[in-house]
Amino acid sequence: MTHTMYGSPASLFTGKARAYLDWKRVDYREIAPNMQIRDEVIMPAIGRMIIPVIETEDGAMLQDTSLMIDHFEAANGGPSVYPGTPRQNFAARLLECYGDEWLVLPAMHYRWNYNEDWILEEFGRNMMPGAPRDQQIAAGTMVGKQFRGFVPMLGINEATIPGIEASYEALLADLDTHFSQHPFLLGSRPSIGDYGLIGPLYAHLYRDPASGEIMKRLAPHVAGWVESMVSPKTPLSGEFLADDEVPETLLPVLSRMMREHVPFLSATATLLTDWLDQNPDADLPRGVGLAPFEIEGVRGEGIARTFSLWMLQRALDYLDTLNSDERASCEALLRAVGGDALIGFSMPVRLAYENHTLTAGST
Ligand SMILES: N[C@@H](CCC(=O)N[C@@H](CS)C(=O)NCC(=O)O)C(=O)O
Repeated sequence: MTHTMYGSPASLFTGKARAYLDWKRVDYREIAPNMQIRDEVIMPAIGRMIIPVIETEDGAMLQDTSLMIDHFEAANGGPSVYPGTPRQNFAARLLECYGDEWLVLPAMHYRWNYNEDWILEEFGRNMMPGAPRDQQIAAGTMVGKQFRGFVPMLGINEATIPGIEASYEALLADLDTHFSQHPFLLGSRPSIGDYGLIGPLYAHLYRDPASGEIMKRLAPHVAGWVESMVSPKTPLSGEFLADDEVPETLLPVLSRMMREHVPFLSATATLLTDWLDQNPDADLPRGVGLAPFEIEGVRGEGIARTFSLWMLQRALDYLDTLNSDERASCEALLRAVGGDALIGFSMPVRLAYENHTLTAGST
């Protein structure tokens, strides 16, 4: 028996998990879910339709890519994608959060506003390989409707698109400079931060054809990094940079996160505080209203996602494991990139993700 990953070639988070599994040399097979797998495997195990899901060789069902990565880090041992030094480890966790939770904006924008016809057909091809093209398009269109619906909810619209594109192109330029000097974010070994970025930067922003053309034209080193992430030539190898160095070339990327994403996360935390006051006994919803954001001078608002706070909490929890010198060096990094808001950031509530559900504990 081997592990089974239910996932799809076009899925952002499947791309993240697959890149990691291949680097970690995990023995697995990948199956694209059809209706039967949805109804008989994923829904009963997870309680909702979501991918990727991994069924381990002993029958446990894993959902959420961060938990999958943590599972195999613990179960398989060997070289880790978590750097062993404080600044690198913290920076990598922050960038995982940024990739997973904020770069969905450019990912969804470019997919749905530049690749719509292609992706609808691609969804159909993945769901019904071998079926006639018109049936594939019809099936893909049905599934695609749900994802297309996320676009306005995220705050992607005529007014915000210029800011989203300006931000993405500037991010590509910064990453292009970085990857012209380093194979991965923190040296010659991919870190948890690389896996956060590869989700949006692979399926939507590299593999979707019109997006891929943009990335290859504007940022060939980023495209090269994507290729080495998704087809690792030397799994389980490489080193993080010496002396806990977070390279200068990553600082603009972290600054962008602090400028765009962190205020949105703070606003989400405020909305969650209010929501908890008003709904002390209710189950935590996926969204707690609309939070404002600003991206390259353009203002918008998007659904305030509780899950994003759980991802931030994972990074901030790491600080609590450090001694005071180590913590001070992480805080100095935060100050250097305009991340003062994360120093002493107060979560409205302790969040837990258990049995595939996000729950609120005590404050
Ligand atoms: N945090 C989750 C996110 C997974 C996720 O959003 N998957 C998408 C496909 S890439 C999905 O199935 N979305 C359905 C939904 O959110 O309703 C993870 O890391 O696994």
